[in-house]
Amino acid sequence: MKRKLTTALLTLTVMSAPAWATTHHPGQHDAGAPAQNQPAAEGAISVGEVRKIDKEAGKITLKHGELKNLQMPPMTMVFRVKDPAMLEQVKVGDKVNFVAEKVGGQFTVARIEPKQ
Ligand SMILES: [Cu+2]
Repeated sequence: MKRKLTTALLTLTVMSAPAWATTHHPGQHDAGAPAQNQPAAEGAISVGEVRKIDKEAGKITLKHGELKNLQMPPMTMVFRVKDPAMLEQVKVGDKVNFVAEKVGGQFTVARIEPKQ
């Protein structure tokens, strides 16, 4: 009985997390918003620098800052990309803003764009 309840709760937690995330729309922020120091409110947009691009494998190596949404400290690591076409938008050496997610246990870049 107790075991079943725990499982149900776990399932609920797992299922509700992504749903919650998709209700956020970071793109709707005004350019004039003064909250530049608090991207953590959204938590999804991270900064990094492109170290390596592997178009065949659909992978990108990023030296990234803290990933607040994934509780990850700054480091250099390899990400998958959601769409290989994203790798055309950036080049090695670019400073980028990106959104990292954990998809199927793998760290995946959902969005990426060069920093202006
Ligand atoms: Cu990392």
